[in-house]
Amino acid sequence: MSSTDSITTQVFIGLGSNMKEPLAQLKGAVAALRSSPGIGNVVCSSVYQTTPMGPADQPDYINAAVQFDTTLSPIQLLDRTQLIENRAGRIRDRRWGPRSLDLDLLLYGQQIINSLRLTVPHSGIAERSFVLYPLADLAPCLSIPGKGKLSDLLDRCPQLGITRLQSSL
Ligand code: A4P
Ligand code: MG
Repeated sequence: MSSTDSITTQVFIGLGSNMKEPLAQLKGAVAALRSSPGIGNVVCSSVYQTTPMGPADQPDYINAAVQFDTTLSPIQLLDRTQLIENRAGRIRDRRWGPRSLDLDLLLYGQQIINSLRLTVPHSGIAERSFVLYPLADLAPCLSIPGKGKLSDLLDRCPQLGITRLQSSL
């Protein structure tokens, strides 16, 4: 990060892809985040292969999560992640349909945000194994505002349809 006197916030983002070389898509997204102004100290979770939530007629997903510090506001960060998605050729058609790259803002510090463009914590965070297991790699003692302890959420979320891969980001 270039600025030394701005307030930094710890952020977690979920990454998913099931099209156009998913692992390469996730690696590209991490590289783009690392080179973004206002983003620093990027740390990656393990990489997981996961069965699709939603329509079953689509390939398995590759999912992971990243943690970093940022001086960007939540909306600036959403603009940045959507730019990265669009550059990866993201086409938005079917809800929960296949995608080259999906970057979801999971947590922005301990803030709760409910605006037109942004719901934080992400609306699906508490029930999705493909979000909770990568998050636990990064911060097992995390508390999620309005949802409780990550460890309690994991206890209620079976490790079904999710396989940790040897690959790293
Ligand atoms: N938006 C609101 N809050 C957020 C947030 N916290 N992070 C708005 C990111 N975006 C947020 O998102 C639609 C709108 O949500 C954005 O314009 C933004 O203003 P999108 O990425 O265009 O569409 P989407 O991702 O298809 O919608 P949705 O309903 O958010 O889908 P999800 O929840 O992202 O789920 N199965 C497996 N195994 N692994 C996956 O990763 N992902 C999905 C998509 C479906 N099935 C999956 C996976
Ligand atoms: Mg999304």
